[in-house]
Amino acid sequence: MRFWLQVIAAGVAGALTGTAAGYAAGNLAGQPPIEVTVDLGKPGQHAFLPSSIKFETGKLYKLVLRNQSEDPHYFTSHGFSQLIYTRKVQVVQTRDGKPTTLAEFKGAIREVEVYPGHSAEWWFVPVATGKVADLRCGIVGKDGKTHADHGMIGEIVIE
Ligand SMILES: [Cu+2]
Repeated sequence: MRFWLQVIAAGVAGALTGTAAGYAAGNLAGQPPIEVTVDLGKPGQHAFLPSSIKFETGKLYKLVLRNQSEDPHYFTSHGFSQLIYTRKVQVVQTRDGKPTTLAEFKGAIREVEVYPGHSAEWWFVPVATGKVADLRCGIVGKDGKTHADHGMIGEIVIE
């Protein structure tokens, strides 16, 4: 009987450790983020550059999704969204030489669309390891095919 109680207690402790990941992510708020930039397309090419992206658990990242092409693009990955704790997604604009935050979005985010000539920042902490290959842009072009059909796909590895 005592043995089983200990097993249950260990299970509860494990569950509590699991929730602690959320707190750990929150406590990273004051730390400077690791900045990673991914280009969403470039003129004449629908692609993620780079198309293979790597992150590590427990670190705060600022993923800059930059669109320097002439089309809007999505950064969509359901698998990625399941492996991270999103702190915020924000839109920053340079005004009088100073970066000014225009908006912040909080909560679980699964995809971000960035319009031509602009960028968005996805601040997050990876909380689980994994490899997902569902990064894609689902925008349909004039030819009836998605940008993903044209090669705008990618993979994300979290170590
Ligand atoms: Cu696209």
